[in-house]
Amino acid sequence: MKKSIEVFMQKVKARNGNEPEFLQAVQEVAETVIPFIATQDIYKGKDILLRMVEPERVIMFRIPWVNDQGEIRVNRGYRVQMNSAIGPYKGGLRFHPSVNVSVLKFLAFEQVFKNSLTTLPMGGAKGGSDFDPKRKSDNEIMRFCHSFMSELFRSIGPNTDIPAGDIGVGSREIGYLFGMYRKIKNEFTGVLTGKGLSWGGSLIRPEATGYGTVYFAQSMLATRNHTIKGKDVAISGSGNVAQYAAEKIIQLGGKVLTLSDSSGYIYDKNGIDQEKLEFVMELKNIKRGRINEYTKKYPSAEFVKGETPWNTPCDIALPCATQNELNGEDAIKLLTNGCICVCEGANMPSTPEAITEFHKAKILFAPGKASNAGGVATSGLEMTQNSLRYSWTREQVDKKLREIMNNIHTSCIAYGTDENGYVDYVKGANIAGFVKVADAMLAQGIV
Ligand code: NDP
Ligand code: 2IT
Repeated sequence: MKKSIEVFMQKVKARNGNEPEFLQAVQEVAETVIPFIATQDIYKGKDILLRMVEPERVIMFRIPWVNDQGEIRVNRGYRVQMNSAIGPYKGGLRFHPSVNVSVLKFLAFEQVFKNSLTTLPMGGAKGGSDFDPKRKSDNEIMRFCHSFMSELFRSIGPNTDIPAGDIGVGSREIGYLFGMYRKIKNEFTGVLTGKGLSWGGSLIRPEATGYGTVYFAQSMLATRNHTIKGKDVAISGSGNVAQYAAEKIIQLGGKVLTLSDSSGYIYDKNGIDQEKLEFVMELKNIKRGRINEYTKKYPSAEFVKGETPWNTPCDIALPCATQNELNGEDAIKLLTNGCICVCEGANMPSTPEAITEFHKAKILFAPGKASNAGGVATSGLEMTQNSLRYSWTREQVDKKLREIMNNIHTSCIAYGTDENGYVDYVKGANIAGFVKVADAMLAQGIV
């Protein structure tokens, strides 16, 4: 079996040698899915995984814009349309200087499995730009988003490809992107999700990724008769996902000890309560400040510069910032300090070495493609509401989100439980996600 995986990875590396993040995501899937394929006659000799690692299309384009000083700036835009076997392409847009083809291909590849797990009819895609939104004025953000959409509009549409937010793209950016699409196409359609409530957005979409991550953690903890109540929780990031993961933990009686950004983390030994979280939300979403400002407002907290929060003793860790933010050494620190559950809010935040440590210690570990699927699932619910030209209540959407997260958990258990009863959620998520897409690809022939 090892040999088959190696042969497969050699082929993938030969074509994508300079794409480390993409190879990392593919390797993890190959290790779990290739042994499964070997047991299923229908997939044998069909090269389905080899077809799945090749994007259906990669679009790359120029984004010229003018800054507030009147200077011309040129960024690079992308959309990786990975797989549309089970539905139109769906996935977020990321604006961050680290964006390149490797990062977007890893994200689009993960998205294919994640979207399949939601059980909603959505294919996988990801896009974005190497644009850095930090220290840009609101007008600069608007001009950039308009320029981005004035090219991307050719490649998307409500039945073709429906982008949404990701790092650096929130409700403000979705607004500017939607405005330009509507103008150019002279159409008001559900071409983006994460829209504002008065123009086609869904209740609970802003909360969905963070809430869904915590719902998934609840389901995992329940298998060992644990709840969130009274647990110490370390969270990384302080953006959309981290904020609403923290909010749900607080609502369920857990104690949030940390939040972070790329400059370091804050540790509040008294716990970040709802009032303190509202300060963070205003600081990050409106003032667009840095997390260290928390300690000016709450001096009993400390700011640890340049570090991630994984040194903090905690029961539960929720990495909610970015890929590879939790490495093997961090995993050992968490385990030594008694952590029993790691549930990923971000995409691929744990390195392969970290995942090996979690599996060795047999703690509860959920990969992002399962545990953070609540965001895109609620995007799917936004698309349904747009098609119906109708809006569901907060309670209705939240109930559907809970059901979807529960179903994903059940699928992971179905495909990921080993002989000794330990649930390998990585294996479970990869195989459950693979089956639906593979079956659709088989049914549709070699296209
Ligand atoms: P935001 O832009 O709202 O927040 C990102 C947070 O992560 C910020 O605190 C940011 O800090 C930090 N961060 C970003 N890059 C780095 C880095 N290189 N090193 C350290 N910290 C970093 O993004 P989201 O909260 O939406 O996304 C967070 C993660 O969740 C991403 O992995 C994303 O792919 C994933 N995700 C998002 C979903 C969504 O619906 N939004 C859905 C599913 C997954 P700083 O401000 O300093 O950059
Ligand atoms: O990684 C993700 O799932 C997202 N950024 C959300 C994608 C979406 O289409 O809502």
